[in-house]
Amino acid sequence: MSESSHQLTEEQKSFYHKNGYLLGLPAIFTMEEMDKMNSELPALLALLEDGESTKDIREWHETSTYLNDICKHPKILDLVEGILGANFYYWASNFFIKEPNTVSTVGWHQDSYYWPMAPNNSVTVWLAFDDVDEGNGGMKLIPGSHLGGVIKHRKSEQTDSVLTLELADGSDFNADSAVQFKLKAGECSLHDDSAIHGSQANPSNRRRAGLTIRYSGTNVKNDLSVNPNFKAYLCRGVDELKHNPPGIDPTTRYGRPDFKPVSNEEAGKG
Ligand SMILES: O=C(O)CCC(=O)C(=O)O
Repeated sequence: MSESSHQLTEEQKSFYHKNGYLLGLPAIFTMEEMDKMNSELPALLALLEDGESTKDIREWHETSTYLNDICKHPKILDLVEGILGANFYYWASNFFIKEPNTVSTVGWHQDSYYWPMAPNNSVTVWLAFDDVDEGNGGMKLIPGSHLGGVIKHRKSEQTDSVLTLELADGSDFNADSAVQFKLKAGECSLHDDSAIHGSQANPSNRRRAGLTIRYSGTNVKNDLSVNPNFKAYLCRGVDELKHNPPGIDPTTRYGRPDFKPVSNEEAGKG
């Protein structure tokens, strides 16, 4: 059997487990494929309603083959399998889009604080729709911070933050040690659900768009009393544990679900 170019090496796996992230991965999509995906994005954005923004695009993969096809792309799944092993599903997709010359930031946080899921065994794929670097507000992450457990968060004082929670005062981490993520359009990074990360504003004249996709081992169970519409889309292997309701693949190219997902914070548990 020939090895896929997207299967992780043992060195990459141990780097991820030690540092909580992975960069320098082979591209998922060519420039031509990214151009096509970017040309389709307006059709999805057109479904946003008055008063909504791109951050309201949450779990639209359930009704959009445009997104479901990306989330189940075999090259992405090969990368994720290297971290989560043979049996895993995906359950979330969100855009983080910073238009040129905009002030919105993402405060330092750990994803697992937001999610009513246990145990912590989830990986985020951040797929770049644009070239992303420090100049346009690319993500930063504190290496090794996923090993220190989940830290208390508080309401964010940064009114420009896309997320409303951030790490509480006195949290023991050193922002100076953060690694700057740099990606070309069509490339992706991986990060652990407990790694501390965030991003600055985009003062440049370039857009900074990324799609985050969340993958979890089949041992991870969502608490339906917090997030009742949760659906697990099996990506690889078998789901013998059946902890979560299975998702049904969409049939329309672009659509929005008729529910909103609920995080711990939105349920008043943050
Ligand atoms: O795109 C960003 O700047 C932050 C993304 C993020 O917080 C995440 O992927 O969990």
